[in-house]
Amino acid sequence: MTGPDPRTPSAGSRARPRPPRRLAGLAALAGIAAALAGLGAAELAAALFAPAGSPVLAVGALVIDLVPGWVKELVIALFGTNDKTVLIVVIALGAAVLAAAAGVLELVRPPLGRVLTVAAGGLAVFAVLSRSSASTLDALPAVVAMVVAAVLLTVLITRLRAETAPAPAHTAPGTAPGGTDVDRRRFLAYTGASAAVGAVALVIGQVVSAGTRAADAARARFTLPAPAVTAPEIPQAASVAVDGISPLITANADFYRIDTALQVPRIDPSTWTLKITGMVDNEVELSFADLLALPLEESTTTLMCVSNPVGGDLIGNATWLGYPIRNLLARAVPTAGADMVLSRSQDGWTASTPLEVLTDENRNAILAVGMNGVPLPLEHGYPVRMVVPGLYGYVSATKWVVELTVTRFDQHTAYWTDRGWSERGPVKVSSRIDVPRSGARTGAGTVTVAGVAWAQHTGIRAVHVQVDGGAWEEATLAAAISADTWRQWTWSWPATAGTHTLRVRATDAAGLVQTEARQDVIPDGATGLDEVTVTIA
Ligand SMILES: Nc1nc2c(c(=O)[nH]1)N[C@H]1C(S)=C(S)[C@@H](COP(=O)(O)O)O[C@H]1N2
Ligand SMILES: [Mo]
Repeated sequence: MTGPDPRTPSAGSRARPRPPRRLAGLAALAGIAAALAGLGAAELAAALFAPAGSPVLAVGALVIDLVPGWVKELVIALFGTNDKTVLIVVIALGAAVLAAAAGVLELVRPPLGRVLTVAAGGLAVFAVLSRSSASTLDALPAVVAMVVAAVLLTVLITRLRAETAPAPAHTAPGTAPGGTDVDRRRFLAYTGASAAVGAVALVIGQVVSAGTRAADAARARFTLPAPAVTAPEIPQAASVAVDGISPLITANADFYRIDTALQVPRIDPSTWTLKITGMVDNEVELSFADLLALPLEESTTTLMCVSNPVGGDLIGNATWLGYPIRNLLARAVPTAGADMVLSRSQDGWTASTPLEVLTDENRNAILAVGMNGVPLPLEHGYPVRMVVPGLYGYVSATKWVVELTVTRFDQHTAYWTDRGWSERGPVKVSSRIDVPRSGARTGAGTVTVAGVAWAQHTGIRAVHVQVDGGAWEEATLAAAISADTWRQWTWSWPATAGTHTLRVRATDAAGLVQTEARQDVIPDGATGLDEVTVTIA
């Protein structure tokens, strides 16, 4: 021994021996490895589940918001368009310094290292959630980073501290003083493994999110081609001016979203193709450019979910831009006996649509690329989805569609069919009261009752309203856009004091009256009448 044994507590020192200085460098290394593992896990989680949740990017955004203008200008002057890279490098260096400090603190003053780690994680959570578009899920990656880093830090520093434990009485020749070679090797192995796993996760996360960014950027650059056939003009008289009624055209941001995708598929349109295969004479393959070069048609179609309960809001109406699927099927030439098209999305979801619906001259089944004048939003199927008037979404409206297999109902089943839903899903005639809202209180006098009614592809002939189980009164229908869209209606109610229940009932253009028999959404759509209870003062 050359110097005083650092493990020997000096007089007056506390029970915990002071770790030797030479371990500080290793502790710093452990801190950095733990942080790297945490960040790697976080970037991977962000890429997979919460594209807006990257802690590094969120902290970057926070820094951009907080630094004074002159700093930004200086950085841009010095680094030009590399300013973002510089920012990331600065954040990475800052994180490394913090992580090293956490390692050393955890060694000499536990649990201060963990406290620092949790504080840094908290800052990242704050940075993520302070962005205007953030959802709670976006905080997940930062929390993952915090937990992984704190746990690893504890494990690694505990290993390291084993080295400061009193040496066994008989140390083998060549062992380091304090602890053993085995301890040291274990510590280095754990530290190296943490850092390596973190680095690999980081790289995978980056690769995955690069695909995401490519899809976002491509969508941002993409301008829809002009329609060869524009949608029939929507008559002014199709919209009634009643406060609280659902708008005739649903804004994309308000359009309901239903799918099984935990993360929205992000497809780079330059790599997108549609294959038409199965029972066809000619297999067809189409690129996005091929599709856009075709004469695209606009059409307004109401889409709804089979899971929409009576009175529910899983329904929306949009003007779509797309190309008739029947023309593509005509190129493929389905063979005799085929009666179904199984459409498949990029993420493996499937829908079974009757072939005769898709080939029908009079039904506007399309491959859509545009929604209300803009490219399909990512969550509504960018770059290409199906829209088929008259069928529930689960048997027709495949988003992110990449393949159409012409087949038979007795040969293939689809995603929801396999889970107890009907193999066919024509939309049922239905109606909804939008105003007054259930539970509303208003004064006596004439109350405007209004809502929407739909029987896609058949059309609405009449809507009736009933008060407290009395006579069915005929409502006034707004003008129709077409048989494929919902229709607004109003009824002037001479309301008297008391609590009343209003019910609505639609009749389709074929004369079918909406049934009041209640049926659950499974297996092929809910039935029954929507009702609201209103108190008149
Ligand atoms: N790829 C894919 N497409 C899908 C689904 C899905 O889960 N995955 N859900 C379908 C269902 S059940 C409905 S109701 C509609 C909803 O379309 P929207 O989210 O654009 O409103 O999409 C259909 N297309
Ligand atoms: Mo659905």
